[in-house]
Amino acid sequence: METVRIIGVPMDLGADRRGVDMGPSAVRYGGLADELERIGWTCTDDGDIAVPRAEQRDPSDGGEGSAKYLPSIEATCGRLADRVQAARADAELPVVLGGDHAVAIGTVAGAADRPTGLLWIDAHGDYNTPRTSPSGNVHGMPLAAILGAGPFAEKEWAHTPAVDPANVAIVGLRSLDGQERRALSNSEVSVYTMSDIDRRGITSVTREAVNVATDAVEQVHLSLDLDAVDPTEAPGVGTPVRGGLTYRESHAAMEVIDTEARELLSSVELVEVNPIIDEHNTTGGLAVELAASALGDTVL
Ligand SMILES: [Mn+2]
Repeated sequence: METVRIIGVPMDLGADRRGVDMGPSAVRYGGLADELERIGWTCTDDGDIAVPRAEQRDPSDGGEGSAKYLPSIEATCGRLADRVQAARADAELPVVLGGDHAVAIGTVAGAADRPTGLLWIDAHGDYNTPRTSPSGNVHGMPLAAILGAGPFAEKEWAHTPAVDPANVAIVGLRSLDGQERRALSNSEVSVYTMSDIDRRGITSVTREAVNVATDAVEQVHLSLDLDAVDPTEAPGVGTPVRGGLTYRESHAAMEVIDTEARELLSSVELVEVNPIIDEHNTTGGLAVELAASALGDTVL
């Protein structure tokens, strides 16, 4: 693929804090299209997907008890899946701009039309279900939803059987909820925590994650939650957690993905950028840099 298709999803229904709905603007303003064109891609921009405004919705409209705004999120993810599918049908690489991480359910539904691995770069496990989530925020659930964990097994719009949990790797993890920890430990998902990165180094860890995600699949999806990066470098994110990837580690991880998995990339997403609490669009700019690193740029 030589052409990237940017798709914005200004959705914050899955998050507690307002602001990530402005993520697509921040990343565009950070120069995503120019940067990708500079390194040789042609860029098209598909604009933003219509998202119901949170003010107009009752958070309990999910009827699921503890999955807020679930029907609105489902509708948004359905529209996103169609756009992702259309980009791929035109042989363009979809680059989805969140929005909160719940958009991943739509991206993966649209991209995973054949066996697909997931590289999930994140401070969190995103492996809660409506039964285990302490907050009911769906941005803490997308990985469980995609893999059909718990009540998500019944939800065809979310559960994507083309993704085998054995081909899912989380990198950068440092924050889990109690029941989520148990569920993730009992799953086949491979988890690489910040301690693993401290001990083994980001290059070795990312290589192993890429091996997991690409083993016997036809393609791989890169889901980059900017909260994986330490808040000193990425202050404008939905849910900041101290002790994250340094600036260089985050680039190094993307460079490994570029070298060892780019040919297999089906789709990329950049999520959880929150310009409201950012400092002069530092995080929006970093999202652009990291996307470029994963798609062929080199820092040095
Ligand atoms: Mn996440």
